Amino acid sequence: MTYDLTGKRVWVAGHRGMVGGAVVRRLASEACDVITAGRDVVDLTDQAAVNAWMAREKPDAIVLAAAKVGGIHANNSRPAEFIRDNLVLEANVIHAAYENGVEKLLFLGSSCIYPKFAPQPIKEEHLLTGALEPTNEWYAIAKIAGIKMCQAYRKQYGVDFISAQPTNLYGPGDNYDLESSHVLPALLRKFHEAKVAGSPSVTLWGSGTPLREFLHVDDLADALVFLLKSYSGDVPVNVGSGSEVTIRELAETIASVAGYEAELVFDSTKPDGTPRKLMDSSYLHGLGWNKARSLKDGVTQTYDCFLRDVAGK
Ligand code: GFB
Repeated sequence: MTYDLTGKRVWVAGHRGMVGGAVVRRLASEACDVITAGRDVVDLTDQAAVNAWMAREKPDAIVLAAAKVGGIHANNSRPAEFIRDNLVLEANVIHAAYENGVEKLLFLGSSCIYPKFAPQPIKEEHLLTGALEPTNEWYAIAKIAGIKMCQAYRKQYGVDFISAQPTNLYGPGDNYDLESSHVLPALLRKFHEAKVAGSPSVTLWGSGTPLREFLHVDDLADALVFLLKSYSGDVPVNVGSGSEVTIRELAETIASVAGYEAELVFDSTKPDGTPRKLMDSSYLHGLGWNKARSLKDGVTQTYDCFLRDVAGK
């Protein structure tokens, strides 16, 4: 079953975030009308406001990219905000979408929904087969609830609500705040600042041994639009790049892109998080999408964006 976007009103919820922004850019090459609303227009944690906005704007389709997100430290230190804000906003939007006859909704999960010690690479069927990683279980529980809501509304009401979970993301529009960011933007910034200051070392959190898979956000957006148009089912679809690196190797790649070699210092007072998190994206490949760029290419493009949009501002 395909979903033709021609002439449709597509609401990208969370358009000011990295993922939502990339989806808006990608949808510009589709024949649809993209609608957006900032927090000043509709607070997604307010059910009445969401209902009123949805009834007025009548989107045909929704990409639900709005979420409270952050790196390992933000997740670990603000668990109440991560579970509450995400549970409430996704419940509000998914229910209002059902009440307002939305034809298609795509919910964004996260690779941290899987058990800490899931078999690798992680398949969709490994969801809910073991205990979660403690540093982000609060966020993970909220994201699992969103996936389950889409499945439940599909099952009970027959609506075409689908989900996809990206692996660790990076790209234009990322958060470069060293306290709350993910590792890739943090290291881009740390290497850049070390280069500018001529510092001999760069400090990394944890041991540098955890393995992570990284996907450029524009590749994710392309995969999401593909799924919006061509996927209808209750499998929450993995979206990854298929290649993983240690955090130390990531630092070496970033050093080479930034053009600055520095000694790597490891701060063992900071957590490692899950030891390995590689998703098996063969289900998505079987549906017909497999276009992820290399880490080196993606980091090079992202460093250019960082220099243009963030550095020195
Ligand atoms: O990207 P990150 O914060 O999140 O950290 P997760 C990945 C790894 O990089 C961890 C290490 O082992 C960190 O200890 N790391 C090294 C650093 N240096 C740094 C640094 O300067 N900053 C940061 N942030 N990390 C997140 C979840 O887990 O992944 C979210 O908390 C979400 O819920 C996201 O699922 C995709 O990969 O560990």
